[in-house]
Formats: sequence, structure tokens, C-alpha cells
Amino acid sequence: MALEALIFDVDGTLADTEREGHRVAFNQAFEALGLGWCWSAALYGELLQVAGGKERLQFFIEQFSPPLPQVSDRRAWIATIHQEKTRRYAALLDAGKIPLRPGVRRLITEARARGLRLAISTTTHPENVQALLVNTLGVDAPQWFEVIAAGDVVPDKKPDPGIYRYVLERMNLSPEAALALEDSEHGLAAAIAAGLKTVITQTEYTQNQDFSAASLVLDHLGEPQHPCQVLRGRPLPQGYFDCAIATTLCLVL
Ligand code: XBP
Ligand code: MG
Repeated sequence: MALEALIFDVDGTLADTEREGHRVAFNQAFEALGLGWCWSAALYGELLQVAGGKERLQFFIEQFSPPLPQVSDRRAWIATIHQEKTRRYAALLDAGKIPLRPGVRRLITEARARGLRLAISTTTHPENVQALLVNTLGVDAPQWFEVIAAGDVVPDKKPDPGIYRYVLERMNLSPEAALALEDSEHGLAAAIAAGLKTVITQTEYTQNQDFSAASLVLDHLGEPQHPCQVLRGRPLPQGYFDCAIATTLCLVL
């Protein structure tokens, strides 16, 4: 089936947001709230096994039993921490601290010029998506995406396929006519379960994960002057991923 749409994950795919973005925002929120917690880059890499910031906080509390204030409603308290973290994260984005990964701007620009439909499928909070798109691609960028499926719009986070099924339903799109771009095994599992062929651009945090179900695994999408490496799948003679490659992948049975 011909390629109609590209569906982008956000964190780790559009931008390398986790170590110097979300992790820093969590630590700023912990300090502002006087919690005395601080997530190192290594600990955060462990905590990333849980998708979703609120779910990650709950997992941290369960696994590490950090000092906790007495709270009557743990869920509401975690939501308050997460709200503060999201505010801090937006400030980092507004300060231009988180650039797009190589090839992302080029691929989106090419896809728009070819009339491909675009969507976003992410675990992160919707405010984070808006802030990243506006700060990196401009104030109009959110409108380029027919559907921006983010955070709690579905009950279960990746690797559950719900967020990808949500996008496909709202676009009235067959999974065979779309390609997902992801960075993690959670994201790959979600996309594959929704019936989508998937291209992986791995990150420092996801480089040792299992991407055997992906159609292509790259270190990044590449640029003409900054070629990518193919870690698994067909060679890319021109050294970067583009819509022609995406179209070919979509046609392969
Ligand atoms: C990655 C996630 C998110 C972010 C933090 O999302 O798991 O939870 O780490 O964002 P993606 P929130 O699907 O884009 O890779 O704190 O807003 O959840
Ligand atoms: Mg991701």
C-alpha cells in the first residue's frame, strides 16, 4: 500500500529530550518542592523503563522508597509534582535548550512538500509537544500535524498500542499506509502492535534495546553533510533517511 502518512514519536525521536530535558526538569521540580530527590543520568536511564512522567514518579517511589511527606492523596500529590516538572520543562524548551535531532526538520519539510499526512504519537504531556514544536519549528508547526496524540489521551502508555490506534482512528488511516518513527523499544512495541512498520533512531538511552521488529534502525535520520549509520536494515547510499526510503519501506511486505 502506498505511503500516506508519517507518525512521529517525540521524546528521543524529534529531539533528544530525556537526559538534559525531562530529567533536569524533574530535578528542578524536586528542588522547588523541597523533596531532596535528585535523579542522576544513570538512575534516570533505569527509570525510563516506565513510560509517562507520573507513572515514572510512582515507580521511583515504589522501587527506591525515598523520603516522602505525609500526603492523604498520593495520586494527586504526584500530579502536583508532575505539573511543576512540566512547567520547568517548558521553560527549558522556551530557552532553546533542546534542539531537533539531525534530519528531523529536513524530513518534515520534505514530507509536507510531498503532501504526506503527519501525526504525533507520544507519551509526553501535550504541553510539552506544543512547546517543542513551536520552539524548534515555529508557531505554525503544531498545525502541520493532523493529530497530536499525547500523554493521558489514552488510558495506557506505550508499549500499549493505544496511542497509535488513537492516531490511526482519527486519521481514518490504515496502518499499512503509514510509517512510525520511534527511538525506544516501548515505542516500537506500541507501533508494531498497532500494525505499523517502524523506523528507529536510537538514542544514548535506548542503544542497547531490542529493535529486531523494526524495519530500519539508524543512529539518526542523517543530513547530506552529516550522514547517518544504518545499524540494522537496508543500506542508505545517500547517507540519510528521506521520503523515498519511507515509501519503499511501506511497500515492502
Ligand atoms: C517519552 C516518555 C515521557 C517523557 C516525559 O515519551 O516516556 O514520559 O519521558 O514526559 P515518547 P512526561 O513517547 O515521546 O518517547 O513527563 O510528560 O510524561
Ligand atoms: Mg520516544
